[in-house]
Order: sequence, then C-alpha cells, then structure tokens
Amino acid sequence: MISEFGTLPDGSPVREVTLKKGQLEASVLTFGAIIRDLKVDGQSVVLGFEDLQSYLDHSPYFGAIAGRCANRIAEGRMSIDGVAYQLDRNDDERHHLHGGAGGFSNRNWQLEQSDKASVLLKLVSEDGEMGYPGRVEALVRYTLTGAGALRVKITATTDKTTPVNLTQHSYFNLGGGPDILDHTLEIAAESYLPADDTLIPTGEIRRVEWTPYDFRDGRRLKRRSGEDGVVFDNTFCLSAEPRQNVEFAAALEDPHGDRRMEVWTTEPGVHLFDAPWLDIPVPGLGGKSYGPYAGLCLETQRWPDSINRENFTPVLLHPSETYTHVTEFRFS
Ligand code: FUC
Repeated sequence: MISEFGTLPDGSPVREVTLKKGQLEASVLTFGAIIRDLKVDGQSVVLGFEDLQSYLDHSPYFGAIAGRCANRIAEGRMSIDGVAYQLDRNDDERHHLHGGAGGFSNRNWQLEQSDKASVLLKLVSEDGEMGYPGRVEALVRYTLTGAGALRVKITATTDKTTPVNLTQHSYFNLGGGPDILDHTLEIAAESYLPADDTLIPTGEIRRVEWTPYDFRDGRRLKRRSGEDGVVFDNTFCLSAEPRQNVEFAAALEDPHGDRRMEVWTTEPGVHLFDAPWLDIPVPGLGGKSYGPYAGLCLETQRWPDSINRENFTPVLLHPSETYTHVTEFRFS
C-alpha cells in the first residue's frame, strides 16, 4: 500500500509504502529510505516517528540508509589516486559523518517499484555532492521474506572511483520497554576497532577477549560493575572483506526471551551503537518517549574510515564494478 506521508520544505512529496508478509509489517518512507516502523506480530521493534516533521527536526538517523559513506571519515579528508578531497564536516564541524549533512539519509528517494512484500527505491548522488567524486546511482530493495525476515539489498554504481559504504541505521528495541539494557546481545566477532574520544578508529584491530566488547557467547547488554564507563559506539570485525553470501553477525533477544532477531550480512563489520545520549523531545511511535538507550543499532557496513586505513576493509567503488550489500534481520 502506498500513501502520502508529508511534504518536504522544497515541496516534494514523501511517500510511505507499507509491506506485509506473515507476522511482519514494515513501513518504508521515500525520505532517507527510512524504515519508519517494523512490526512483528503487531508490536513495533524499531524506533521511529508518526510524522515527517519529527524526522526533519529530531531524528538521529532513525531507520535510514546512511551514505555515501556511513560512519566517520577523519576530518572529512581522503585522497584517491593522489587527488585530495575535502568532504562535508558535519560531525561537530570536524569529521565527516554518515555522508554529510546532505547525505543519503536526508534525501527523498525515488519509488521505483513496489508490491505487497517488497519495495525498490533509487537515489542519484551527483558528482561532487558532499565533496565526493563521481555520480553514484544507488538502489535499495526491502523485502519481507516468507521466513520471517526483513531483507535489505543495496547496490550502487559510479562513473568515477569513489568510496561507497552504505548501512541500514535502524534502532531496535525488541521488548517495547523504555531501554535495551536488559536485552541479550551476541556478536560473532573476534575483534573490534577501538576509537579515540572523537569516535575515529585508532587503527588498531583489538581482540575482544577480556574486554567489555566480548559478545561472542551472548550476554546482557546491561553494564556489569566496572563496565559503567563503556559506551558502545564501535565497529566489530566480522571479516577482512565483504562476503559473497550472508553470514551470521549478531543476535538480539528481548529480556523475557520472547523475541529474537538475528542479523545476517555480507558486510565485513557491524557497528554497535547503544544510544546512551538519546533524549528525543517529541513522541515516537505510538506516543512512546525515547530516552537514553531506548534502542540500539547494529549497522552492517565496511569498517569506518577505511578510506584512510590500509589495514581496514576495501571501500573504493570503480566505474566497472557494482557495490552489493545484503543484510537480513531474521525474527523468531
Ligand atoms: C551512529 C553512531 C554515531 C552517531 C549516530 C547517530 O552511527 O556511530 O556516533 O552519533 O549513529
């Protein structure tokens, strides 16, 4: 079902596509390719808003596709084939974050095609946009599968070599409670990327064992004593390169063990952000208020700042290639 969701300041209409399959229902906006709501058996498992204005004024990338490069690029600087580029510095006017102020999450995507259980959205990002070289065409397809999953497939092509790193930025809360601290989290990563106090990876790839970043056996997210200072805003390393097929990355369970979500992906990293500072001044879905830790993000992607790190993941897309990213959120 397609409906009007609102009008952007430039007059363009934002449309909403509602998908249904089995026990899943998803609402997708053309603006930001946002997953506005995702319901499992009638209960919302993501954070979102009921109106467009709240997205424009208050959304910390709720449900959006972040890009052209998700996460941070240090000082917004990069060079390709010896040519230096300065990208938009929208993160405290210092770093480049989620593709810049006019990144993919802030654009109204074109609705290409939709049916009962899937929708295809397209975005063209012009040469020079946010400082990036090359005209990029990106496609996102959201599909509700018969097996109880939301499948996200993202592809992109370019006419000049440019970094591309797209991610789905939903905030999950499976229990419907005020925060996710009691959720159980498992992440299939042997190592993670420590970051400096401006959240730029230091370059080190550190083993998770004996650190608060060891989620390999699954454990409650809630801080144990001694872990109180840990803020999760780090990338976990799943592989050195993107994989051909989706593989298990993470699992999240609500405190009562009623609901489980598994994340499967082709991407080599999953960025955990537990939103400790969330304090949204307007109501969210169903009138909910979103405070600290109201939801957590498991953003599958290439490792942040890869463009500036030889020991990180490949992130450059060349004109002859197609960027392909598949992530599945499987519910049971
Ligand atoms: C995540 C984090 C960032 C951020 C943003 C809203 O991706 O990595 O630190 O503030 O979301």
